[in-house]
Amino acid sequence: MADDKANRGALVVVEGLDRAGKSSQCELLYRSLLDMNYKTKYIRFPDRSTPIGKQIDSYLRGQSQLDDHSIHLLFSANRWEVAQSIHDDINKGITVIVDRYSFSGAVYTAAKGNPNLSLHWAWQPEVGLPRPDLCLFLSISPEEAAKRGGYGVERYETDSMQTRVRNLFLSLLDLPHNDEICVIDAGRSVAEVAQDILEPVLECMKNVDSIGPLKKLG
Ligand code: FDM
Ligand code: MG
Repeated sequence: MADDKANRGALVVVEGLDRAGKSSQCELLYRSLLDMNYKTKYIRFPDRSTPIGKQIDSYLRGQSQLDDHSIHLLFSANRWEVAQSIHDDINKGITVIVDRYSFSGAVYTAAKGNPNLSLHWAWQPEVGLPRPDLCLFLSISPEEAAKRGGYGVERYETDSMQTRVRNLFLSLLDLPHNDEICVIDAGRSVAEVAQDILEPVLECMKNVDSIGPLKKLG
């Protein structure tokens, strides 16, 4: 049950490969927390509703062309434009669930194979954004992903891109400072995965006050 003594909210990010079930799991998590009377919001990136988000949407659908650096910075700007409101919500005791965040931002750009766009370069615009208290990485094998059906029609939804994205995501998980990352085996039933997600989220929400104020990505 939710505790009325207002703890700050937790910033919970869900990342992972395409077809790992991120959006369905975010939705389930959101409903579970609401059912337990926690103040909760669910947001996703890209947020295609803002002017910047509309440019991103058009690019992803192949309706416009943009320089790789430009689109990268637009994805980041799309997070910066809500950074303050995330901060404010967390301070009001609202737990914010985020479907894709800075890891997707850095990894998809670096996966393009453009030698000027290293993972290091791609990370820099993320520095200073609200730092997730918990990052759930939904992991799925290429074989399991293939069983879940084909790709859509958007840019990046190709085998070669997805293989590079997968390898880059896995390399990020090994970094020593990423101890708030929790890897979830998403190749199981929806209910099993949901249960595995809920536990660390509740634990994180209980502990955020001892973590202190929301930190920044470094
Ligand atoms: N994507 C997503 C990026 O390239 N950079 C980002 O910062 C974010 C948040 O956009 F291919 C890519 C990942 C994916 C595409 O995402 C659209 P959704 O979750 O499929 O809408
Ligand atoms: Mg997609």
